[in-house]
Amino acid sequence: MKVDNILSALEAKHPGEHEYLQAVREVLTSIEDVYNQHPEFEKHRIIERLVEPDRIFTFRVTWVDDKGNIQVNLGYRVQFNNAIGPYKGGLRFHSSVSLSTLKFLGFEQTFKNALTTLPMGGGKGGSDFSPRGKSSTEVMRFCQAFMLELWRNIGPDTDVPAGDVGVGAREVGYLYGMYKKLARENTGTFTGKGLEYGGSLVRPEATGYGALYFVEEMFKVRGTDLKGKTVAISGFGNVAWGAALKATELGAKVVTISGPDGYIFDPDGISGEKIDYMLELRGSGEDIVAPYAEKYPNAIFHRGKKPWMEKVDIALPCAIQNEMNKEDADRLIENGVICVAEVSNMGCTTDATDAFVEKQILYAPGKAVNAGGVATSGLEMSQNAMHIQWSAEEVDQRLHSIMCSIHEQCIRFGKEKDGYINYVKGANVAGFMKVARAMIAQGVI
Ligand code: 2IT
Repeated sequence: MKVDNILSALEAKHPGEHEYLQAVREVLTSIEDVYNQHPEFEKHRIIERLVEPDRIFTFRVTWVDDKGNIQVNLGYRVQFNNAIGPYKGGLRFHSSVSLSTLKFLGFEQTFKNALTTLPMGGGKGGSDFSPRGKSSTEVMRFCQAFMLELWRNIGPDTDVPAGDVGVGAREVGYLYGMYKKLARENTGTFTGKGLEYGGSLVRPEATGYGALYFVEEMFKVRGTDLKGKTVAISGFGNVAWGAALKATELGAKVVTISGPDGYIFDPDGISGEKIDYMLELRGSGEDIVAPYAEKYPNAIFHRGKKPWMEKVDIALPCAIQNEMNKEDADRLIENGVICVAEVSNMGCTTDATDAFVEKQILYAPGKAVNAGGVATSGLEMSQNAMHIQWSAEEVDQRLHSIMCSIHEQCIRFGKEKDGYINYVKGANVAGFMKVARAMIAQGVI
């Protein structure tokens, strides 16, 4: 395989899909050596098959806003790869969503889900609809209109959506409610559901908890732990919240969160009731995190800035793709950062990632670090299939052991001769090997 040849063919076929091409380039670059050691992969044209989604649904979503005006949005579901299980992955509702965004997310999801040890394939979907600033009835009408199109293409053993950016408990409720009405079955073709109707305990916390379990393992390799370490977190949503909870529990001090308006630096640490307060920031209009500094006067709000300016031991991007660039990476490194773990999907630009790896920082990519979210979705599917509900302890313990197993896979495939663990390579190769072998075993389909 020549990565450049495959990529230029892909660029010609999909011009302008920058995020998708970025995600593919990152994976292909790190699996190239292993790929070339296995002639059967080339013979079965695994790469050529793996980089294109199995299929994509795109549809128009028409709904009526509170003023009686008709609104038109775009809806998508990318069923990327089902070699190891039903398509599984979230829906993103955000004004920036394009097909390129969802193809990159679906591609990443395929490898991430392979790492979880559970039988799930990769998928992703969403819309350019943004719930921010909309009333709950508008969100409900949009979700219902979206599901009117999507429902025929999903099911408990074919494709199981969940939340992502802009799709939380409220949206999942409306989406799943409409799905059930149309499909006339109650098999849990959605994860992240409310606890009253088939959801799993610990799913809301799972992405953040899992990320911190993974970071704990990374520190163990260097013979240390999180106690007393300072942490910069970006974002303010569900993922940032879960990460702040667990980081604090493990003895670290979280000093930042951020929103589209800027970031908060709280020298006293964001802990206790301040973490609960994060949940209130979501509905608070244009300025998302700014009100934090009014409520807690020791905190400083930096408008329009990113938290990567701060000197911290650990940086956890928890917001959106490419939120950390080379300049941010260089500053963090200069300031002595020990560990950077991507919690958002592709949170770092390629040159930022390269900078961390080159400097041998403890650095791990989103598909390993944030896999606890979808892993716990997998546990929700198991509970639904068995018609039971596990205790929080049971789910948390399974989540913890899955994160340890992902970390082991990264070591197995990513340990370099000098002992440095290249988690990017480890995660990509481990995920790829599993999917590739499953594809070969199942023939040309
Ligand atoms: O990026 C992700 O892994 C998610 N948004 C969660 C997907 C899921 O199916 O729980």
